[in-house]
Amino acid sequence: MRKNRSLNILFVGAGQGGSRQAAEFGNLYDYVSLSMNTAEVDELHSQIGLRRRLHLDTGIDGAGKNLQLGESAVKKNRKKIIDFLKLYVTPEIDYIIVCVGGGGGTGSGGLIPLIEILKDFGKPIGVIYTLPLKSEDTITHRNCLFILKKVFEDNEVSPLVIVDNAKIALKYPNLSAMDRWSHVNQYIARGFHIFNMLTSYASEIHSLDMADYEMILRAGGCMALGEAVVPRITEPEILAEKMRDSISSGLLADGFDLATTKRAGIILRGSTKALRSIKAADMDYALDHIREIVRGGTVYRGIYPTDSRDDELFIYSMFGGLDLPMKRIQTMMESTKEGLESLQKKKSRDVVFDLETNLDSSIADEGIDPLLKFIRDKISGEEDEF
Ligand SMILES: Nc1nc2c(ncn2[C@@H]2O[C@H](COP(=O)(O)OP(=O)(O)OP(=O)(O)O)[C@@H](O)[C@H]2O)c(=O)[nH]1
Ligand SMILES: [Mg+2]
Repeated sequence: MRKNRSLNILFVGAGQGGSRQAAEFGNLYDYVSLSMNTAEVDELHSQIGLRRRLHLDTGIDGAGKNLQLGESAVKKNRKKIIDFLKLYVTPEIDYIIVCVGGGGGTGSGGLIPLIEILKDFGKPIGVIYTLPLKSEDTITHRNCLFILKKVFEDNEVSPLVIVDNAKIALKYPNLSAMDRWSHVNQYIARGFHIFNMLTSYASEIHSLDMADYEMILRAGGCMALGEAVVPRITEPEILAEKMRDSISSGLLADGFDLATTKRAGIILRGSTKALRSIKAADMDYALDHIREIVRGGTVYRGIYPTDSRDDELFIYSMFGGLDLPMKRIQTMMESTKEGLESLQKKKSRDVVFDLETNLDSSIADEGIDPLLKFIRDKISGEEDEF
């Protein structure tokens, strides 16, 4: 018997950030979460129990933002990883979601070979991948972009949920350094879990059911997730506009063209009182507006009343089958290119060594310019943005 959820999801964290994200799904919502890391030092603070953690030996403690080290850590430990996963990828598991902090050596470098290993277990695979803070260094940004493109190109990965740490940091500027990651990780876990939970309930108004939910997860491409409070407004145009604004500001990443959405889920949740205050026709008008935004994409909707006494109305959204968030990626590319040029100008032996060894062979073949071209081509073919 499932407990308040549509799908039994196994969360696999790779690297430190990825493991912390996976841990939060276990802490808050009792999912089974696993951790794989190259750094024993990170494990001292792990919130995942010893039996659910796997140490990947690199010969040094960690992968030092080196993609190659992360990649070889997974490849060298392949058998150990398979034996470990066999303990948890049981027949009851419906879905596997890999969590990774984009830009590090272990999580990002190990992600592609880890996905290959997971494919043999025959379960659908999704990824939650974060984009770095603006303040983070060039190598982190560069690593993040290279691996993002590779995961996006793997058609068997769905959804590829993109979470922008930079956007969340801007939204909560007063968080202490101590609390930031746990706050961000809780935000991600909540945004993702709420759909899995609500779709297991029947709503007396309108249910977004388990089959709808799975269709959204399996839409391919990227996924944007969001949650927001909708201000209480009674005029239909303003309600529609506010709902649209809330969705946009509540997304965990920006820069998507929502017109590329293949399947979206929109859930409204609020007290009976709050829901009663909105006329059905106004709600239809607002939801119709969302249908226009996704330009022909399917919109699954759910309306769930709660017993709460307050007046707040929450809107949760999931846009699946999206193209990469090109506007955001372009900004990242430009600053990364600038940073790499400065690094190269320094011509210090250390830096040259770092740049060379930090690229895996296929990445080195591609170089930075083809990636820029890929992004430009994508952007030039883009339509209006949401
Ligand atoms: N959302 C979120 N992002 C994180 C967290 N920790 C780190 N990050 C992001 O993830 C990126 C990669 O960092 P890590 O996860 O520490 O890297 P790693 O995979 O362990 O790789 P190495 O340390 O290089 O071996 C960072 O640059 C941050 O942007 C976290 O707890 N939550
Ligand atoms: Mg690390």
